[in-house]
Amino acid sequence: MMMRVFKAAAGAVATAALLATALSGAQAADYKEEYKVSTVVPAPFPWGLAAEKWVELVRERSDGRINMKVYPGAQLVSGDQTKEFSAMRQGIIDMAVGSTINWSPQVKELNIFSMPFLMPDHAAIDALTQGPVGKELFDIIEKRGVVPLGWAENGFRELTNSKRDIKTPADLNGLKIRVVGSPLYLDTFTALGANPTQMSWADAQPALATGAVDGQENPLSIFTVAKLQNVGQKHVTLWGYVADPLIFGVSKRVWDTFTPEDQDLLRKAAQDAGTYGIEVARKGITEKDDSTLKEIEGLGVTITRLSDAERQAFVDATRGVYEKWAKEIGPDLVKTAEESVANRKK
Ligand code: X2X
Repeated sequence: MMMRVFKAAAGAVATAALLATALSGAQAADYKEEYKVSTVVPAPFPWGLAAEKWVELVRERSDGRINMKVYPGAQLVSGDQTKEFSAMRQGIIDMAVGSTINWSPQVKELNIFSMPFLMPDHAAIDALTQGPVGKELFDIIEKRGVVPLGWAENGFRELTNSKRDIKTPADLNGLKIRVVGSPLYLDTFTALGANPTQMSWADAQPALATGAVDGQENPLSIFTVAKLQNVGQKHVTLWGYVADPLIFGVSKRVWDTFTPEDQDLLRKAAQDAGTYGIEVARKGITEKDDSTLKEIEGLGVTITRLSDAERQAFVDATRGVYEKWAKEIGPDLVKTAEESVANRKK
């Protein structure tokens, strides 16, 4: 009698196990052989490193079941980085580690990070991404068809050019400056008296090399890895006027095909990769560790550091742009951002 019960139970367990195998087999069959992850720049830029770390952690933690691959250069959208978000929501791109600037044409609230002189330091970036602003932005992004999982960082965007040291807005007068794909940048550089022109990162490098444009703005990690000193960029001004966080995102259509366990796995891996990416992005450009600045100066590049009063002149010159865009972005969100920055942990 006992034996029969045991056998029946064992049979049931075996059937359940078979069923589970069949089910996970079915799930695995639903999974793609490869998930394409879009970025603008590859490793060893901190951005590419963050994306590669995500891929690696997901591969390890899923025992190879989930296979992702980074496609840099915005190649999945033929280099047009401002189309990345649309392509993801349509499911043409599965995943991305994307810049808030490049997604801002579709998600106007993401322009908050491009508001001139809103964020004075790294703690201010964290106060936005880790506070109520970050939460609201993630809700908005999710409603638009992309599931955001975590933050990484491109970084504070510093000004570089081939002509002269820039210390005052007047020094920018008439300089042709390549800017990224949000109209807010056109407004900012126009207000400063420069002559801004919008183009993709792929087009920016030849434009700098030929002298079609005089300058550009990007984090110093982009400067060093892309060797911008070799395309005439001999003058750097540290003004930290905007900072560019990155977001790990998955197309909602693709997200819904993952089991809840794998969704957790993807999210946790993105957050861990983001922590790593932010650490790399901030390396060498802080008061404690300014090794990247030294490295750049060693290349024969002048680094101009602004005094508070000098910086204030740029703040004043762009104040009208700030006020105009506060209305576009949403005055409530901007107010929350200002409060988060004012109350940040330093
Ligand atoms: O195009 C740029 O300047 C870059 C690489 O920083 C971004 O994609 C926002």
